[in-house]
Amino acid sequence: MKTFFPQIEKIQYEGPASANPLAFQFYDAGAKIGDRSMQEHLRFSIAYWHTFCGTGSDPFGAKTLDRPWNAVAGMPGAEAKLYAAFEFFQKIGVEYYCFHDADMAPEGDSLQEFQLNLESMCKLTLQLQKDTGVKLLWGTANLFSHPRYMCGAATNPDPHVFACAAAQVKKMLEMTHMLGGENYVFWGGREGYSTLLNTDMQREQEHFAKFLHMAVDYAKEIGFTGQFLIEPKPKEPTVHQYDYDAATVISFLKTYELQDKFKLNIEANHATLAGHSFAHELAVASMNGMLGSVDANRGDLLLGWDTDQFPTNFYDCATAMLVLLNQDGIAPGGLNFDAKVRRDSSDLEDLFHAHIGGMDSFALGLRFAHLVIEDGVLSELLTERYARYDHGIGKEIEAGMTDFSALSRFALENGEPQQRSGRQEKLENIFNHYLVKAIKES
Ligand code: XUL
Ligand code: CO
Repeated sequence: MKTFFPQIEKIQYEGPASANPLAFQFYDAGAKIGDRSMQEHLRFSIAYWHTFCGTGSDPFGAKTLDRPWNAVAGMPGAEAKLYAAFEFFQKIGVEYYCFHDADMAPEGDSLQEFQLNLESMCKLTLQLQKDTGVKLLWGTANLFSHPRYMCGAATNPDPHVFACAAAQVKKMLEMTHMLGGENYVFWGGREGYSTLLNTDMQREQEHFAKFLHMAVDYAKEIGFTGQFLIEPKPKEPTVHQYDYDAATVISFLKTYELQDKFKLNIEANHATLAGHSFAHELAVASMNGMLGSVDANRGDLLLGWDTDQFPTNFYDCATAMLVLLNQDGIAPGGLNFDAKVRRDSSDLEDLFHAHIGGMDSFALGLRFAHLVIEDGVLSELLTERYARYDHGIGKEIEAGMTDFSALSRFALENGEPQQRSGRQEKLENIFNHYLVKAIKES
């Protein structure tokens, strides 16, 4: 069989002392962190759309990434791309991938043709999964690229478009089920609006909820038991995306009685676009019992759009892994690199450097979070900070055993509360100390 990356051997762990740029410094798949291996904790996944479909084009310029698997069009090109993908998964040593229907199969001239192409591609994919042991983390339908979705999919004012979106999700649910996908993702895409002058927001949101209920019903019908996920994003492509951030999505799910059916797929760059940190969004989802999976990437704080860069910031990965470990992991979700190489990173080798950096950054974050939790330093300080709610008036507040009259009496009788430091700087220093410790122990 033709190989697409003949120059590259399987990437190995060589440790932080290694000067080999095509080796892992921190990601050692089999190394035990607590009771699980790094691979079991991190559940890395490759995003098919960026890594194999990305062309480097942007609103200012044409494509720059000339991939050998894109040399032929149509189904032969789609098959070449699939072989390239599975060669890449094995060489980088990642056991999961994610894809949209339109990433893998040519859309052709009609929905019918698209579905036939997709079925045939997914049969080949199933074979490659069996041959290699690589698995599907999640599937999704692209309900935003085709011109028919210019005014939204499930929130489109035209029910005919709503039906097309339903047809796509129905087929993609079947394919995800056939491929043993562990989750199914909805990213809002064009579900939002640009001006209230032409938008009935309430009706659109109700339609969106109906659509999600129908997806849940259909999954049940075909026996798909994977986790449903919604991926919040505040802007791009519409001005007001209905899935703005974790809090908005959770409230939407609760309003429409979907909260037991869905969890959230939190993307780092989407968090920063919403004016939140990555860790904040993870924590909001987690404290509601709804953190299901992660799109691992980063934005550029100097740019206002979704740059989808590979994660390289140790600090952010460390804070993220703290949230994940504190909720006992991310399975059946994973860490999906929804990230693309820059348009001037034009060599095939750059795809390896990009993923190596992302995997190493999260591996270090994992080691860090494990050390911090094991030593209990941060949790001790946190317990101490809220300890006055464990007895007396604090305990009564939490138990709902008091009222404004009793509290007012307490306040008037007890003078001014004692000032207690939040110790932010001390905590930040402790954080850095553990980051260095994690590097030393790698
Ligand atoms: C868009 C985005 C998507 C979703 C899947 O910003 O993140 O790629 O992850 O549709
Ligand atoms: Co994403």
